[in-house]
Amino acid sequence: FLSKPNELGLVAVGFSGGQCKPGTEAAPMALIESGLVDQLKDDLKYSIYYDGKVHAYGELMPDDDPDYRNMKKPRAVSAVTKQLSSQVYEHARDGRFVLTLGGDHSIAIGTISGTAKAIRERLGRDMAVIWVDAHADINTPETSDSGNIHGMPVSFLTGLAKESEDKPFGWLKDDQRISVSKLVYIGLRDVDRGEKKILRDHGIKAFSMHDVDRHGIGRVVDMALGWIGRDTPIHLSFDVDALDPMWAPSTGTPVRGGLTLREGDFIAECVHETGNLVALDLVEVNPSLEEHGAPETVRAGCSIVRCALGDTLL
Ligand code: NNH
Ligand code: MN
Ligand code: MN
Ligand code: MN
Repeated sequence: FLSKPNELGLVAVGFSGGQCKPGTEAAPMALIESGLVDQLKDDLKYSIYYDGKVHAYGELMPDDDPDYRNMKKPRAVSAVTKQLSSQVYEHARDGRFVLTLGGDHSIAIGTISGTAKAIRERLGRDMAVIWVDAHADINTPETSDSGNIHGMPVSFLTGLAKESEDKPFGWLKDDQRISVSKLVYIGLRDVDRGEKKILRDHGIKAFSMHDVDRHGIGRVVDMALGWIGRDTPIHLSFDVDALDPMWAPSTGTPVRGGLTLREGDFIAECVHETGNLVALDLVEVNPSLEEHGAPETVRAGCSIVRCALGDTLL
């Protein structure tokens, strides 16, 4: 009932401006060239709605983009995510599952705002977000040490960070936002001091690698889904750096002690099984880093996507 079960809107986002390392813009093509779209079509029987291009949004890039409120490339990231938001919105409004291939994680400002608005209009429901990542990405511009916007998307999406209409991210409106109570993290292990305070102050549900070690991935996923509650539409935002660098070395900020590929796939499988998944982001694959590990990282990304879209072991 949440989306047309076999229609999949695909958005390929070749954008890396939410952080400083070039390379993530090449990830969508690498994922597609390794056969992902064909597998979704031929093996999993999706009808794919795809405009056939990797969007670089060159026409939206400002000539001059000085830091603002400590953010790097604020106008570029704002313009790209605003455009992406309406691309994702249109797929979700038409009842399609939306798969977005990034790109760095700043693009989630676009994807989640797009699905949140469409789901509200179409189903009259607030959407939940499962954010699988080594990092919490909930810095406000003021708490961020790096100024990289890929470390801030959740603060804009939840309204913890706000901006006036005429400024970067001033386009984000309440009907595009999500509630901190409908946000759940899995995989955290590199959370900044300011972010820890935000998580604590707002009672945000978060399962770190400590929780995975203590309870096992099975119970962690059960608890995460239990927190969200039955019949709630879910947007899964999957940062490939949630996986241990053993499985996904080619990413901008690898952190040891992460999820195994099997644990990542398991999360994706369980979220699929709820029947409530409406959108998936796969972000932060960077084929130009740790080049010998790039094919492995791309394969890991493809595997996560296939699992979230219903591929099963048997
Ligand atoms: N927390 C750091 C920052 O704000 C690192 C974020 N890096 C990520 N996030 N890869 O997923 O810049
Ligand atoms: Mn991230
Ligand atoms: Mn991360
Ligand atoms: Mn299925």
